[in-house]
Formats: sequence, C-alpha cells, structure tokens
Amino acid sequence: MSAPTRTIAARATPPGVGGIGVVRVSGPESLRISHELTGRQLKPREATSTAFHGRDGRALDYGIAILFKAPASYTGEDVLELHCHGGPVIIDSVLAELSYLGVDFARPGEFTERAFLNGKMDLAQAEAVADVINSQTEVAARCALRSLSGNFSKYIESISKNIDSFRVIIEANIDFSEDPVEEIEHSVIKKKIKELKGIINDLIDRSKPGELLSTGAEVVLIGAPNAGKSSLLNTLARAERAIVTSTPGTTRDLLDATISLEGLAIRLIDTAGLRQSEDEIEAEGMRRAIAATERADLVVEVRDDTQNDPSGLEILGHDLGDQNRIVVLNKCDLSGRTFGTAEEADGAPAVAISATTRQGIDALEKVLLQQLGYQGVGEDTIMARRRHIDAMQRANSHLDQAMIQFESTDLLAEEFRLAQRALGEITGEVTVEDLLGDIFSNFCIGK
Ligand SMILES: Nc1nc2c(ncn2[C@@H]2O[C@H](COP(=O)(O)OP(=O)(O)OP(=O)(O)O)[C@@H](O)[C@H]2O)c(=O)[nH]1
Ligand SMILES: [Mg+2]
Repeated sequence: MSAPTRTIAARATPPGVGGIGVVRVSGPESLRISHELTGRQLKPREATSTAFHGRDGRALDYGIAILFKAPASYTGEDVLELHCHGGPVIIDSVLAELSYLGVDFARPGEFTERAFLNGKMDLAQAEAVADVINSQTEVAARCALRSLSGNFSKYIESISKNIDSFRVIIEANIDFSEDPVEEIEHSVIKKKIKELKGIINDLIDRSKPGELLSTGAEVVLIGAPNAGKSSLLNTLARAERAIVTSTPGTTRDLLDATISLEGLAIRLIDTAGLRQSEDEIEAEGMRRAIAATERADLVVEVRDDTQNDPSGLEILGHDLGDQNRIVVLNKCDLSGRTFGTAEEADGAPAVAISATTRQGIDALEKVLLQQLGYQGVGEDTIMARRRHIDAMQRANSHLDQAMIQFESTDLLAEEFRLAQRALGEITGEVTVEDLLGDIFSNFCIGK
C-alpha cells in the first residue's frame, strides 16, 4: 500500500460555537502550510502562540499552532494543528485559506485511514477510534478504549501466530514427506484444532456483548390503546417524555427515549395504540408502529392486565412471526397479579408490573437485558463489530473443515491458511478496498 500524497485538512472539533475550534492538516505540504500561514518556523511538538495570516497579510485569527513531524503524529505524516477561536466564521476562513494554499478537504475518517495505512494502528484499533467517539454509555467507552489500546488485536494476532506455527509443520510435510499426513499423527492435529477452536469461541463469547454495546439496542413498545405504553416509557426513562392520558389513542406518532441499562444503550420507542380505526392520522401511526417492530431488536407487547380484551396485535390480525418479544402485563396494581416474572404468555416471557407504581420494573429490566442477549460486560469484554464476529466464525468453520481433510495434506494446509486469512481481515493484515471504504466513511469528518 503506498501512502497518499494529498495534503488534507478538516475541522476536528464539532460544528457550532465553542471556546476553541481545532483545524487539522495532514500530509507532505503541512510544513510549507505552517510556514505560509504563521510566517514562522515552528518547532515540532511545541505549542506556538501566533497569528494565522490570510493571503493579503491580514490576520484571520490568533491562536496556537502545533507541528508534528512524521512519523511521530496521529496519521504518521507531517501534521499541523491550528487551535483557533471556536466560531464557525473563523474556522471557515482558516479552512478557505488552507484550500487556497492547495490543501484538499478531508473525507470522513481520512485521518484515521491514513493512520492505518501508515501502520500507526491496525484496522480493529481504527474502528475502535470511531467506537470511542460514538460511545453512548460510559461502559461502552471503557470497552472501546480497551480495543483501541490494542487488546483485541493482540488476541487475534496470538491465535494467528498459533495457526501459523502449525501450518509451517504441515506445509513442511507437503514438501518433504513421501507419505503425507502420516508424519503427524491425526490425534495431534485434532487436538490442536480443538484447542484453537476453543480459543476462538471464547473470544466470540467475549465479543458478543461488545457488539451489542457498540450498536445499542432498539426496543419497541406496542399494544392496544390505553395499555400503558407511554406510561411504561416514562417509567423506564425516569422522565415525563410521553403524554399520558386516560383517553385511548393519545399517542399518534413514534416517540423515543434512550436509556442505559448496565451500560447498554437502549432506544425505547413508544407507538400509537393498535385498534380498528377509520381515522387517517391514527391509521398512519399504527402503520409506523408495525413498521418499527420489524426493525427492532425486541418487541415489548404491553397488555392491560385488568382487561380480558384481545391484544392490539390480535385486533389488527398482525403476526410478529419469530420476532424477539416479551409480554408486559401492566396495571397489576389494579388486577392484583403478583409482580415480577410471570408464566409465559403466548410463548413469550412475561413480566407483571405497574408502570405507575414502578412495581415489577426491576424484574422487567432484567428480562429486557436477558432477551436482548446482554449478560453485562466484564473487564475482559471486547468491543467487537459484526464483521469481527463473522470473521472469527469463518475462521472456525475453516478449522472445522480442516478436521475432515486428513486425506490430503494440501487441503488441510489450505484450510489453515484460510482460517488465518479470516483472522487477518480483523486487524487489516488482509483487506479489501471496499471494506476500508465502508469502515472509514462511517467516521465523522476531521477524525
Ligand atoms: N393504575 C394504573 N394505571 C395505569 C398504569 N399504566 C398506565 N395507567 C393509566 O392508563 C392510562 C393510559 O396510559 P398511557 O400510558 O397513556 O397508555 P398508552 O398505551 O400509551 O395509550 P395510547 O397512547 O392511547 O395508545 C392513563 O390514565 C395511565 O395513568 C398502571 O400501571 N396502573
Ligand atoms: Mg401512549
């Protein structure tokens, strides 16, 4: 991979007004730019208070400039940081001047992409940069920071090395043995494969909560009008987010609130009560409610336990199919049912609660997490993405294939090679251009 040669710039701080706004420049022209903009020879890694001059010699702003010489910088290239006053007009004028001086505006994630291409970090660490920035809870941030420090990559590399050392032995057999696989005992190979699979499976288990943690979960509350969906949203969110009235049909549109349960960010979505209705607005609300269930990680069907009426879903004849769901029996303060986990309802876990008195809510929160497959995170949880888990699973299926390839040392070696390749995709040792595009385009500008 050859290093890019364009010099790029972007605002690194969020848009809007702030105490300071940082503009970052990276690439071979950074040194020249620093000179033209400040009229000084900046000493590397030294904060210099200076004016930033426009082409007519007038000061665009007074701030701090710091130069980082390659390779000791975030991107591994010459980097210039300009700390300006944090107003959009100032930042835009500095960016316009940089453009005049021949700098290109950076694509989202381009700084981190360069850091990866220049070997400053591997791909899993680059992804962790975005995960740290996008963390929705403190637990998620801690977890992402562990991946950023290279913990996850180290595990992957050590498994990969393990496979490699075994591959070398097997491939040596291909070259030198008259009598293939016999040289290495089948039982030894099998034992080794089992051992490797065990390590990968352990890593997958430790990554799963991390995957959920990085994306957060979406939970939709659905049910008949007046069942208490909006009351439940408010209770779980501990805020009066949704309007609650005794009039059926209060909620018309989707409304959401994000809560954190044991560090997992859960976006709760309140919906319009489901019933037969000629009202156009209400019908659209119900259409949106049903559509929301299709994207959700979990559907919470809220039922009024004082009523024996059919549920909203039954009334509309809508089947949730094999959608992940639980049933909440609400208003148990009136019905008298014992609070907490109840007998399954229509094949789904059920919890008896009162949204108004909060009774049964702790049990409900536990069931929510359980049903989302979240067992909480420990110090060894890894912030992983779907593609990491997919790659580990692919590595494992190549090891499975290896188990049945004893007739041919060639095929056996090939399966080991493919398993190693799958793991290499995680750290970026093996990459496809499309994958890089996908990963970095999801970053914010300036990172
Ligand atoms: N006693 C009691 N009343 C409840 C409980 N939950 C909700 N209610 C009452 O039931 C009525 C309807 O509650 P909402 O939360 O608006 O119900 P909803 O399901 O959002 O209704 P729509 O938006 O019309 O679909 C309100 O008068 C609430 O105070 C509960 O657990 N116990
Ligand atoms: Mg409502």
